[in-house]
Amino acid sequence: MSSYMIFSLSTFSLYILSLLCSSISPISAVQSPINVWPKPRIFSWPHPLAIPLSPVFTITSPNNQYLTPAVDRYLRQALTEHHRPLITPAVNLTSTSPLQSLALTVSDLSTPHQHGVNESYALTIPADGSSANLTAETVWGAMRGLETFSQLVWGDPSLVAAGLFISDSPIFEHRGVMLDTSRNYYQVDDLLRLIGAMSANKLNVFHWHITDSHSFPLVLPSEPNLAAKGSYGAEMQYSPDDVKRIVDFGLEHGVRVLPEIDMPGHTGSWAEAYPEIVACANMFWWPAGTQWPDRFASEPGTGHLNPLNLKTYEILKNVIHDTSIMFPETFYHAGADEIIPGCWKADPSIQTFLSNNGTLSQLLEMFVNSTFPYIVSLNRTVVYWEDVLLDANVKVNPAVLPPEKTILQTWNNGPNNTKRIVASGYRAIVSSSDFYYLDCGHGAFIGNNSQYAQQPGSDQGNGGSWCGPFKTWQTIYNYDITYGLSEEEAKLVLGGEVALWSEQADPSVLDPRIWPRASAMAEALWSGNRDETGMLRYAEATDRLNEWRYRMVTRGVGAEPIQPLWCVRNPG
Ligand code: CP6
Repeated sequence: MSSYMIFSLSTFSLYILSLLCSSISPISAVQSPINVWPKPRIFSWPHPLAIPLSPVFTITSPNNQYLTPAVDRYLRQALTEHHRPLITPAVNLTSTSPLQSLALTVSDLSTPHQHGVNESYALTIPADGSSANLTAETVWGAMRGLETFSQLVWGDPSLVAAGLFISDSPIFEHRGVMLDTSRNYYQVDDLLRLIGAMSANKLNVFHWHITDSHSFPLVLPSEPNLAAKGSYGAEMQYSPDDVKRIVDFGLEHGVRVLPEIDMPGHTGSWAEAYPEIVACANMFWWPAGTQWPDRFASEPGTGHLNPLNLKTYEILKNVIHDTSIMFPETFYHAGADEIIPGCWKADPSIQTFLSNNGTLSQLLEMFVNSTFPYIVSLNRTVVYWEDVLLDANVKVNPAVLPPEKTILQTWNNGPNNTKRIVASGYRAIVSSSDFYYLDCGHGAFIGNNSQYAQQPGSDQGNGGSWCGPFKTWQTIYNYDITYGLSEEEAKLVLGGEVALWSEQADPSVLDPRIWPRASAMAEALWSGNRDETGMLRYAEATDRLNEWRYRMVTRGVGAEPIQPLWCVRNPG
């Protein structure tokens, strides 16, 4: 207890964890923890030694379209960053012979960045000033190792940790951040800053929820009117050149860019160009008198593409085709979340279909059957939100979604939903909103709160983001995404994504909403959240995360603080 700050605000007990200073200072003084985030899987630094980094330090490496810019970047960073640690590492300066070089070798330079690619690396930094060695199977593993190296350099003049060996690889292959750029617009530079920070955290997938009911910012060459009419304005669009910049920047940082064009729900913005293919686009999202679940998403007119209109598929073919050209990523996210019965039911042609004994689930199945095979024909694996299989009201027969071509992303109900997905043989990406939703929360779906939400001044007016409990970094860190699964089932969990929906976020809050909480997931998915004895290690992680947060800030990422500076000044 002596190392804790004690608060007596029992009514705020939920918040106390996040206000505590680190609880491990006495140990850290002895063990000299390695200040790398996420923590490497295997490392040996028996004596905490450091040597100077030569001012003419160089990195030798093979040439590669994506690796070479990364090497140049990391070299510049090592020479110029001069990060000043909050807690000066308790190291001995062993040698005056500085580190002159890092030799990088990569066995396979041609493997593209794709799901499951080998990201392992091994790093040795001798204590005598002889060359450091970084070896990796792939370009993508090399980038992970370069990032680790960069975090082992600090001070002015720079020192580098020495007498050290690291062997590292991720536990989970899919480690992502989802950002919604439809509810509010983000400039290309904001997205690049996000991708850069993801790379520093060894996150490897930027899931870009590009379009939704509020705006359609993506300029598609075959369907230019979707953005021309459906975006917030000419200056709030992403051109094919913008996309290329983002995709290339991603690859130079080891981050795949996974596009999502949400459909058939969440398509109100498409009606600006094509009103005839969108059901209920002009209907207020939650018509008076309707009951939950007809109010599911909260939007200006949520809009659902009409599966009965053949024109829908003419346009979709162009949309999907153009998107697949712009995004080389082999995963394609096709949305399919939150079908609102009341939206489809508002359309006259759908009313006729339903009165002839058709069902809404058949409608969704018709939609999937008319789009899924085309996406697959473009050599894509299709990602859908879990609703397509698990929604209580509108879902498809699993037979139309072959598990080898389909991945389902959870969001709604936590671990039980993951179990239902993997028990049906599907691979899962976990984004449970109770843990991984950074925008705020969940409260929207707790029971039928329709009466409440229609009150003037209620959360209804905020455009759909009901702020549930804030997810602290500890909540995110401690979450076990394979909780309750058998070993076989757990193998189908590819990884996780934190998500930032943007009803109440835009560039002004992007960095602090995401960082350092996404860092918490990044470590849990890279090297786990438990120590050798199986204990949750968030207490040990606190000092490292605090340090890492300061380093992110000096690198230009506005990560929010997790502690008062007082804690560092008063350790123990
Ligand atoms: N938009 C879309 C959203 C949400 C989803 N899809 C959402 C639902 C509940 C919460 C937050 C966001 N705003 N297209 C769900 C996948 Cl709490």
